[in-house]
Amino acid sequence: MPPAPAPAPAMDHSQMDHSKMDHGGMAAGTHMMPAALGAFPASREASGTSWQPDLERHDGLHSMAGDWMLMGHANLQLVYSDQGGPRGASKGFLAGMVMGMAQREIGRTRLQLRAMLSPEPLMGKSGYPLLLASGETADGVTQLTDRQHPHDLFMELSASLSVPIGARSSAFVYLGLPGEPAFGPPAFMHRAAILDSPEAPISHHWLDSTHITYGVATIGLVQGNWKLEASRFSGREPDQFRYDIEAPTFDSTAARLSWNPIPQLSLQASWAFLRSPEQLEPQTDQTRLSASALVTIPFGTEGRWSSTLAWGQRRAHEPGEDRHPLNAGVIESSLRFDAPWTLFARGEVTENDELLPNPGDVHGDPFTVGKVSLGVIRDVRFGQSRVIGIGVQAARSFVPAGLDAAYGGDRWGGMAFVRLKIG
Ligand SMILES: [Cu+2]
Repeated sequence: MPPAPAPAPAMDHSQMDHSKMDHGGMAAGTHMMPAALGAFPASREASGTSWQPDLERHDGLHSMAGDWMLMGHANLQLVYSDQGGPRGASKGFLAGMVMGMAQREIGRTRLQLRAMLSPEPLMGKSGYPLLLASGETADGVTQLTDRQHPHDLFMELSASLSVPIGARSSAFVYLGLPGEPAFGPPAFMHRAAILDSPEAPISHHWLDSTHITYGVATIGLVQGNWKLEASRFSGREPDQFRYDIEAPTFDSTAARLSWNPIPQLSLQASWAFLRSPEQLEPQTDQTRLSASALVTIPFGTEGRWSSTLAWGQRRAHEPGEDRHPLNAGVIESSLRFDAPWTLFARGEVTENDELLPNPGDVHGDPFTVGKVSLGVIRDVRFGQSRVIGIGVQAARSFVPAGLDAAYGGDRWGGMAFVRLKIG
């Protein structure tokens, strides 16, 4: 592994070199747009208001329109999933996202608007087969188990304002309908270590399922390499109607402390209390905790070795009774070479009480289950900013004896996919 390049210097807005910007045209680049929330490298910003290592790659097509800086990015995947065993199934579907950002200064205030759309409602309300995944509902009556729910058409419609309050400090406000509250690591489709995988993590509802929340208001303070933020948000997960915008309730709270001690590393710890998150169990509230470390080691010209180590815990509060806490652990890593190969891998363990529910209940006994997956993508580049990749991925699911009858023992699942990346 070659030595990492020197850390990117923290930029303040006045140092931004706009001369490289192709006015009116589109250019692929990294540091064309300043950070939305403060005086630090834009590459630090990930989904919602979350952080990743400063040395992470920041893709996108950039251009100017008057005083506005614009950025666009798309990652669309046509996937065929085949999951083995009695609870498995196979299906072809379209996943991914299209994102647009606009940013400008108004006096000393920086305004950023962000919109993110997903093609996933097209896959149908029951989502796609994915062994050991659970959460949300297809029809408002039954829980989706061993299937990943489709994401909503509107994944994010947000605005943020930040004001400098010192040389390296700022205060910010972020509003989203939908948006992502201050909880967990960046959402998996934006998490550098695994964003190339078409497979959702089975730890989604521990760590990052709040990434689409209908109503988020976050305030935060940035001081150098630290960020402290708190959100009021709507606790309820998205319902089975994936094309609408749901009414916000702002009945839940989250807080997160983030720290990028060196340019290769991003750490966070967060807490959330969710009021009635599950549609099928409206009387139940939930507390979640998470901690994560994201590591990025650059190599070559644009190559990155990116990894995630994360832990999440959720605890359900039923009227008069707290169920025991359920934990999830994740380790992810990807090697993105300059061209044309990408390798990615993930290992997960979750304690899940939704896989074998008691009659008339969403929950049953908790089981500790695991999954290990490995994938590879071969890319072909068209022009400066369009990439088509072909990939395959295989995953082994591990279940304890109590689930052997349901799953037929440990099982293989696999995916083949074609993806289009723009920007
Ligand atoms: Cu999700």
